[in-house]
Amino acid sequence: MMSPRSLLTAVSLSLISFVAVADPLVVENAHVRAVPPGSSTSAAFMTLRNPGEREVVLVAAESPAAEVAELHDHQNVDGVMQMRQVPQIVVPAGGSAALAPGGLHMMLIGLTAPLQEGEPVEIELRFETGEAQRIEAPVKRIMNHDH
Ligand SMILES: [Cu+2]
Repeated sequence: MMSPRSLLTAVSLSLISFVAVADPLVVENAHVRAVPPGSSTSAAFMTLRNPGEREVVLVAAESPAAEVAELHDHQNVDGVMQMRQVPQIVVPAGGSAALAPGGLHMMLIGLTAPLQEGEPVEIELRFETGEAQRIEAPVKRIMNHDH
């Protein structure tokens, strides 16, 4: 027979392991830019919210919709906005990071099939810790045509 105390321990242990496998981030408003047929690249946008007490560092992304997914940012070079690849996106503890047109984004390079508006694109987020989080981002039409 389990004593009440060891039962309580078992319950709290299972709660702890549940927390340990929970997704590190809350991902809001994830979407992928609809692009004209024949386009080989697109971009994914979303808000990454970190409810945890430690910063979460996104170091890579992967999607079956593209051969390569890269983390990008925009930089003003002599008055011209240019994209550049960044090694990581840091989401501070209790804070968030916005991936939005004109700023940080996830570049989808070498689309494996034409993107269908409204269809979900699967994206796997990879973190510095080795953890991964899978999300779905529907394809949406976006007015601004910069990445
Ligand atoms: Cu880009």
